[in-house]
Amino acid sequence: MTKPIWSACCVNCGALCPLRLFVENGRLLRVESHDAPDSAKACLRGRAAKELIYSKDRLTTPLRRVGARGSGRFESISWEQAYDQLAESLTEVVAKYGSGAVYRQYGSGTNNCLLTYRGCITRLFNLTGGHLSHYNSYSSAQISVAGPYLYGRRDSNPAKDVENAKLLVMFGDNPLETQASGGGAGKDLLDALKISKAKVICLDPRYSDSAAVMADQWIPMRPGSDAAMALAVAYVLIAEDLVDKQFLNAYVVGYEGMPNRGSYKDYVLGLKDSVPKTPQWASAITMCPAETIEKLAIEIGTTKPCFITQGRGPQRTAFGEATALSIMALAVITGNVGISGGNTGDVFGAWGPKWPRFPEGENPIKDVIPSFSWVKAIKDGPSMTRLQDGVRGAESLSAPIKFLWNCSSNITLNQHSELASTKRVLQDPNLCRAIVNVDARLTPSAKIADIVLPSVLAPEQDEIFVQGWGMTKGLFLVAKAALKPPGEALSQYEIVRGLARRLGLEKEFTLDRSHWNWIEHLYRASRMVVADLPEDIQEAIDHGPYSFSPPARLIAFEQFRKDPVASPLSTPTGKIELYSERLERIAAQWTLPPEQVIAPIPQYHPSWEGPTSDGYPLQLIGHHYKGRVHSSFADLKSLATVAPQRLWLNPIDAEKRGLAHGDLAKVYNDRGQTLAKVKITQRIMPGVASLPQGAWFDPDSDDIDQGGCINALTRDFPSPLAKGNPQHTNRVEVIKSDR
Ligand SMILES: Nc1nc2c(c(=O)[nH]1)N[C@H]1C(S)=C(S)[C@@H](COP(=O)(O)OP(=O)(O)OC[C@H]3O[C@@H](n4cnc5c(=O)[nH]c(N)nc54)[C@H](O)[C@@H]3O)O[C@H]1N2
Ligand SMILES: Nc1nc2c(c(=O)[nH]1)N[C@H]1C(S)=C(S)[C@@H](COP(=O)(O)OP(=O)(O)OC[C@H]3O[C@@H](n4cnc5c(=O)[nH]c(N)nc54)[C@H](O)[C@@H]3O)O[C@H]1N2
Ligand code: SF4
Ligand SMILES: [Mo]
Repeated sequence: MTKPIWSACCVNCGALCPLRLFVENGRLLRVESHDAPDSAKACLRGRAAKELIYSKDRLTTPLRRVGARGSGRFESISWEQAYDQLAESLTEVVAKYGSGAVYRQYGSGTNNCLLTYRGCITRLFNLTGGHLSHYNSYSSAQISVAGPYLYGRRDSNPAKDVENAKLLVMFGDNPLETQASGGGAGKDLLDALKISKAKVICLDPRYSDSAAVMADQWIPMRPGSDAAMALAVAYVLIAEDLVDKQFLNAYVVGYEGMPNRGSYKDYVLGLKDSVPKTPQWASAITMCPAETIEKLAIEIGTTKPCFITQGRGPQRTAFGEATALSIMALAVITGNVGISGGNTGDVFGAWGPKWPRFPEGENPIKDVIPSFSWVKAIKDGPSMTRLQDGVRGAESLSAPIKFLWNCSSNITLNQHSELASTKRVLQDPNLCRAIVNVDARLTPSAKIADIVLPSVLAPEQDEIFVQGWGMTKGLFLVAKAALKPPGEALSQYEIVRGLARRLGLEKEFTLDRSHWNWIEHLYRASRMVVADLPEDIQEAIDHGPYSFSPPARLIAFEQFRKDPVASPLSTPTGKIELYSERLERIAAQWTLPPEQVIAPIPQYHPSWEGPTSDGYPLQLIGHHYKGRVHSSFADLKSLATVAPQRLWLNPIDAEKRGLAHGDLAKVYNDRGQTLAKVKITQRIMPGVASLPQGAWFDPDSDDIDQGGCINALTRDFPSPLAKGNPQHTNRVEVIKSDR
């Protein structure tokens, strides 16, 4: 029998699953998962590696656009021709607009690789004078920026700690679908629940796979209404005297006693705005009965420890920052922070060491934009400022984006928002002068590019793979290429090295190391992180995956809880700040559009396309789906068969529209139109539809997307504080399609 070769599935689902490839005569025969009992296990996506690798749609040569941008017409060219054109346009852009006009798109397809990583092109850009960089992710911008105003930094207990909880309350979290590997929250949670038998309550507009498997109670609630729900829970806790006063006195500022400004408690009771945040008040926003909210509050207030957590869904909304903070505030007022079995209200904690990466070098350009704001930076970069657009490192941008490089990314014309208008911006050659795409297939973002460069996939390269961000145990795997790449496809390192050579910067880029020498170098550096890696890299390759555990028990803010004076938080007061003076200052200084608010305490703000706003009748979200990781795997038939793209719609909404299960429907709003078959199900509440995010955008000549891509409908309008993507905030109408 052939001996399997180790490789990995490296896409960005939060995990990294080792794969065992059975290869004979250079051909992949089959793919198996790791078989050790406690290791990450590949899901159906990782196991589809064979279909992915041998897809007839693999890119095999560099392509040059011959039609208009987005026409999809390309010709094959040689690598040398590609480098000529790239070197020429990069040099031209830098000469004319400066290095601040050069941008590498956000992209997550190879995040778990130490070498094949965005660092390659970033290093070259830095050698040519620098580039405009970005902060934030599309994953968790709102919660990541907001959380530290409350706690100084983000931290949370791991799912494993649910072992010690009596009650688990999950706002918009679906780990059995989004953390599916067996190496993160999904599996840990199932194991922990077997031990603690904690009651599980899921608050989600959908009866998600996680709710279906583990919830004792599903509380359906409208998207964008979590802050109202949390505040009403707080109202009941205050009214019933169920808040933890001792905890509030010792560890928290801003809960009460701020006569001039108004505390959290004042706001909840409506002392300043005359709107008590009662369950009746919240019921009209969440569409959840007041009695259910009351019962939930009593249950939270009388069960200790209570583990309150949220997914990233609730925060990927118009007021995601306030949403995230409002949920966290419940953990604070009930005194569940800093103890085992409790939590901070943040996403389940993960753990991992800091890995060495291919060195990016120093970026001489200090301008930084939020990762969601690149379209505006193309349209009108120099108008973007610190106080209005969240520019960092400068008061305003020095240049518009003129050179756009995409690698392992399908953000540009799939995962970003408002794609019809985004496409129009990209189609204008006077705005962005050059668009480059590096990928293994002709994705929608590749189709709008001027030059497309064929990349190898993970099993075709020598690589060091490390655990994903959602994993709770360390994982390390060094692997040799198991397969020959198709055609002329190259690794990202080789692609960038070629361009560096053309620019006369090869030596500076490579530091005289080959691809393999860099793997050896990164391996040596990794030995500083993982103690038991052997000196001989070949031994590590033969060994396969290394797995290791966190050094200590991980309870968020445990030291602070034990001694808040000796171990203060890194907030200005050293305490948990339910009232943030920093946010108060930002609210006074920043320029916000009329639809937006920043408040110093966790509040509910009605959002522009929220539960109670006018306009199109249905709220639309796009859950992360088991058939894909974002847009990766979207074009594989086997996965589309078991997990087809469907618009979730409640029978009440379907009946009103004369839609039957399986009908083709048009989903539309003022920003766009898309077609999808409907799944009629009581697993989604009335008034809400969900179109799983990540399907490939495929607009026809009338800009009607044939692909069922939710980003045809989402709005390109950043959230107030983080300037993050509000992609679960949408209103739409759905009708039967006549096609
Ligand atoms: N409406 C809506 N939009 C969203 C979201 C949402 O919830 N709703 N979620 C957002 C989130 S959280 C994120 S993180 C982003 C993700 O957006 P992206 O980071 O763009 O992620 P993917 O769509 O998976 O695209 C990754 C690309 O990497 C390529 N790739 C995969 N494996 C390899 C490899 O081995 N080598 C190379 N060279 N390429 C490879 C794939 O072909 C794919 O084109 O999307 C965001 N967009
Ligand atoms: N299979 C699969 N797994 C993935 C990914 C993938 O694309 N596919 N992507 C990975 C990445 S990069 C990320 S960032 C994570 C994303 O993980 P999340 O952001 O947590 O995933 P979502 O599906 O957007 O949202 C989680 C749940 O929140 C619900 N929800 C949406 N809006 C709201 C709301 O306003 N309030 C409440 N209470 N619930 C709401 C959704 O119905 C869903 O069940 O997943 C990772 N894992
Ligand atoms: S998609 Fe995620 S869970 Fe599935 S095999 Fe790949 S890394 Fe593992
Ligand atoms: Mo993400």
